[in-house]
Amino acid sequence: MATFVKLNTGAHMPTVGLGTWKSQPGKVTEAVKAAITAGYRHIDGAFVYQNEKEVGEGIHAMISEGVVKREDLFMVSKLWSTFHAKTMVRGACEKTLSDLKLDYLDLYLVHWPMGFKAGDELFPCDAAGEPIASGTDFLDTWEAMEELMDAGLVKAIGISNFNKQQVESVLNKPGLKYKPANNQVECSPYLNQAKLIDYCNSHGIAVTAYSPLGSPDRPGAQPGDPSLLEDPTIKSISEKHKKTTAQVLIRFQVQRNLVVIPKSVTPSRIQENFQVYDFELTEEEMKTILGLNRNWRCCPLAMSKNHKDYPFHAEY
Ligand code: NAP
Ligand code: SBI
Repeated sequence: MATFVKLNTGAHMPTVGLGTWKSQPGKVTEAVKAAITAGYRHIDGAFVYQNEKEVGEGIHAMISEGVVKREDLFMVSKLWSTFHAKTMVRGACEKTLSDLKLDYLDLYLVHWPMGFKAGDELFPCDAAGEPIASGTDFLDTWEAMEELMDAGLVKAIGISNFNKQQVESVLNKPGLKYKPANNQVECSPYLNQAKLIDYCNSHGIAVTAYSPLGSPDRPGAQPGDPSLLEDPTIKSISEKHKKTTAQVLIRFQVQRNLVVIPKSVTPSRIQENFQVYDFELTEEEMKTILGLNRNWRCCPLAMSKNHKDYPFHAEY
C-alpha cells in the first residue's frame, strides 16, 4: 500500500510522485494519465518545465473520468528564479494555477535560492553565459510565498536546492510566519544527503529526493558519467528481491522516510516505478546502498556558480 509523509501543515504527501522535467508536452498528458491509473496521487511540476498546461490536461482527464477527485491529488509546482521579486510571486503562482486549471496547489516551492533577472528569458545570461542575478533576497521572496498561504492559493510552501545554511536563514528569519514544509533536493545513492536530511527533519521539514535514478536524460550527460541504473551493487540487491534497479533506487528513498519523484513518460516504467510498496530492503542492504555515496550531482546548475546564493559550494 502506498505511504505518505506527514508535513508540518498536517497534510499527507504521497511518498512516490511523478517527475515531469523533460517530459515533452506531447507526451506528458498521457504520462500523467498512466501515472494516476497506476496509483500515483502526487505530480511534481514547475513553471520552468514549460509543460504545465499539458500536465493539467492529464489530471483533468482523470478527474472527468471519475478516476480521482481533485482532493485525492497532491499537486506540486515551483516558483521560477526570474520571479523572486516580492511583487512577482503571486502572478507567477496564478499563471501556474491557470495553466494547470486548478484553484490551489498542495505545495509550492521556491525552485532555487538564486534569483535571476526578471523578463521573458528563463535563463537571462550575460556575455560569459552566466545567468544575470536579480539582486533579490530569498528571505523577501519567502514573505511573498507566505502571502500565497494566507490568500488560499497554496496549502503548503517549501524550498528546493537550499543548503543547510540557507534553510537555517529561512528558519531564523525575523517574523517568520510559516516554516518551509519541504526541501526538494537531488538525492540518490551517489549523493545520499544524510546530513542535510537530518538537519531538515530535525526542524520538521520533509525532504523530497529528485533525480533518484540519476537523471539519465539530463542535458549534458556524458558517456563516462556514473550510472545508477547500471550500478553492480544495486543490480545485485535488486536481483535478490526480484525487482528492477529503478525499484530499488526508489524503495531506498521511501524507506528513509523521504518523498521521491522519478520521472518517466514510458507507461510500463511509470507502473514499475510505483511498485515499491511490496518489498523491504534489509538494514544491511540500506547500509550498503548508503555506502555508495560519492557526492556526485547530476544537476549542479554550474552556470550559476558565481551567484551570491549558489547553494552547492557548501559541504551540505
Ligand atoms: P530521474 O527521475 O532520476 O530519471 C529520469 C530518466 O530515467 C528518464 O530518462 C526516464 O526515461 C528514465 N527512467 C524512468 N524510469 C525508469 C525505469 N524504471 N527504468 C529505466 N529508466 C527509467 O531524473 P529527473 O527527471 O532529473 O528527476 C526526477 C524529477 O525530479 C524531475 O522530473 C523533476 O520533476 C524533479 N527535479 C527537480 C529538480 C529541482 O531543481 N527541484 C531538479 C531535477 C529534477 P523515460 O522518461 O524515457 O521513461
Ligand atoms: C530546466 F527547465 C532547465 C535546466 C535545468 O537544469 C537544472 C535542473 C532543472 C531545474 O532547475 N529543475 C529541474 O527539474 N531541472 C532544470 C530545468
